[in-house]
Amino acid sequence: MPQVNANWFPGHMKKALNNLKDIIPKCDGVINICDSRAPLSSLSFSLNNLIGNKEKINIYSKSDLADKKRLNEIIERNNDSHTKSFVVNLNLKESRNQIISYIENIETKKDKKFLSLNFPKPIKYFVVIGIPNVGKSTLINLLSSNKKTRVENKPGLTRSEPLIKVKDKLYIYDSPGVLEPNYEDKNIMLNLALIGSVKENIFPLDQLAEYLFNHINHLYPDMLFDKYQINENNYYDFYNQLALKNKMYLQNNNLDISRAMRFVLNELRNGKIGPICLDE
Ligand SMILES: Nc1nc2c(ncn2[C@@H]2O[C@H](COP(=O)(O)OP(=O)(O)O)[C@@H](O)[C@H]2O)c(=O)[nH]1
Ligand SMILES: [Mg+2]
Repeated sequence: MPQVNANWFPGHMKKALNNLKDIIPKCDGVINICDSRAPLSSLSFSLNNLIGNKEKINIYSKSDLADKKRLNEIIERNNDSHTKSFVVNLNLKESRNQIISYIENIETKKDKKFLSLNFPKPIKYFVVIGIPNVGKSTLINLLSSNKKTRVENKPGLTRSEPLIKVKDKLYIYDSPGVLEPNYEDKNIMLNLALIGSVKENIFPLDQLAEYLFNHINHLYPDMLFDKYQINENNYYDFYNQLALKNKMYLQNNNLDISRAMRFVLNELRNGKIGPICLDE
């Protein structure tokens, strides 16, 4: 995989992984977030050993930008019966109650033990994990009962209060639950670059734009044509035509193909081309 710089993986993520090794054993369950537009590429399996038989919840965020038909097929095919899945738009308030009421109603082994001893139900602790940009901070803000809680969008920061109160009997570790994407798999990394979960500049722009063109045409043969009305079979000709159509020129009056490439990348990422699911 010569084009990907394997050294990009930042030190704060390694630190986060070590924190999670301390936190997960203290929790009743784990909320694993991924992006609905790349439900396999963005879902992390790296902590499965540590999670063991704790409660598992998969949250597929950004459903508003996703092709739900393909997404649901993938979820159905891959989920085990011990994992609860939620397909959500984390920007909607409704998603909050849906998730909280599920967690509140889980009866863990600890709950059963306390109840059999006539003790009140114990507090449940959960931790949110996921690769960058999938919506961890958005979810924690959504679930937090304290409106003043500010979730920094910077992993690795030490905060005075590591636990966020959701309800009296439900807390979430506000840990930097940032996981490492599988950067040894080039197609996974290309999908993550398209949705913005890894820095897009780990690939040359030209390579990413070529992948976008070929992969979207493979998955959704009409999508790019419907949006841009350009009928080209070759990625370079496509971006060239787009630059021409949109009058994207460099100072020397040559077409600015790079600008056309960045333009399409941004439109795809912002859901302006259509709902997508990049995994199969
Ligand atoms: N459209 C959409 N955007 C979302 C959703 N969830 C999160 N985002 C956006 O995705 C970006 C990254 O979210 P953030 O919570 O910072 O991700 P983190 O890096 O995992 O903490 C932010 O711009 C959020 O507003 C969602 O369900 N739908
Ligand atoms: Mg964050």
